[in-house]
Amino acid sequence: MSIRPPITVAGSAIGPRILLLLLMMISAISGFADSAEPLSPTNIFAPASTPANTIFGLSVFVLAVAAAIFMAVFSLLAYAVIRYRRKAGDDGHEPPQVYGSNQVELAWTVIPVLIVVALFMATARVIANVQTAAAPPNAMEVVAVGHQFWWEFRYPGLNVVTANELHVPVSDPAHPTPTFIKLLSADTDHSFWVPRLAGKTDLIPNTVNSMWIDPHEAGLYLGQCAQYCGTQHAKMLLRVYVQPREEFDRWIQAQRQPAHVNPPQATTERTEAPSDAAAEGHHIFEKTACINCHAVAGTPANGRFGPDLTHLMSRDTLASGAVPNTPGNLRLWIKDPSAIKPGSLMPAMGLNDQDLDAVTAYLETLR
Ligand code: HEC
Ligand SMILES: [Cu+2]
Repeated sequence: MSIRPPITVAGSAIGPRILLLLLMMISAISGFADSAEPLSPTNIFAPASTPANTIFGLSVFVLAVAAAIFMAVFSLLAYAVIRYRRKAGDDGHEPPQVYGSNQVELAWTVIPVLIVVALFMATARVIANVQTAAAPPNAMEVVAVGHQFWWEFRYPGLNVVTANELHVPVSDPAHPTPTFIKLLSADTDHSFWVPRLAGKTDLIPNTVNSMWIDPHEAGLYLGQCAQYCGTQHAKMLLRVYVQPREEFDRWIQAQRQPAHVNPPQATTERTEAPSDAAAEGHHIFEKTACINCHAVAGTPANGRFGPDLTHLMSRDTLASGAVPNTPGNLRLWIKDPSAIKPGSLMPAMGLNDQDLDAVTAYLETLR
């Protein structure tokens, strides 16, 4: 038989193609890392905080080692396939067999062991750097509690409780002011993952996990609950606002204030309807079950099953990043949470249109 097996042709074409793919991958990764504006706000190739950076460095190292092994094995394989393919005039005998070569066996035992040891040491170093049970020096502490399907954030000592949108100060690498996050869960397993700031860490009931971040640049960093925790896991989004120190301090100051019990008797231009509606809404809010699940500091509402609403209007989004915080969305949410987040644990309270308007007006005073 002298028909050339087609595999040879394909084999010699695949080599360069894979090489090209690999080069494209590497240039894409470095491109992502370099660009100031990453292609996606959850880009794992654009670290902006020390833990994310260290993990990124490790993954590039592991990728490089794996790529080198791949290239070596693939070229040897391609070489063997081409060089020793069946030729016209082969006598059909087996080639000489080699048994018990100490050199060969040592080589293929020792080299992989060395590679694994190198990967293990590099990984162990990164884990030790990234995981600390105690807060790093100078750190601000935040407690994050995972709930189905939203996030509670507490700033112990600062007397601030908020939800879904975490604010932290920017950390200048010369004078680091990291944020140490204790991770708890109120129900089931969740996972805190903001790819540009750090790796994933799970929030597990009856367990205290922790992580830290030190974002180097101000901005909004997006993330997501990365552990399936129920129907609305996909809409359990994370928003981390990294602010310059003064701006962060101002935010803390504002969050420490209790809610205005009644919108101040329309001191400026408005004296009519809106504040009446808000007062009526406040009344409805307090006589319906809303206050069993929601807290508004400075009022009788002190429920903890749902997000703290004291400064609801200071948030850009509703229901853990599900929709922008607009009056329309707010009204729709109160009317029927499942229209926005099917499976959400807030029930539709069956308010009529007028009450809905009033409650919306009240919530809009919670700045
Ligand atoms: C059984 C408990 C419960 C009751 C009663 C309840 N809520 Fe909720 N509420 C929740 C939960 C849980 C969430 C979070 C849902 C999510 O994001 O998955 C929520 C979310 C919200 C949000 C969005 C908060 C944010 O930070 O995005 C608003 C606003 C809200 N509720 C208002 C109300 C109003 C007004 C009432 C009364 C008419 C009410 N809730 C009654 C449990 C409740
Ligand atoms: Cu979750």
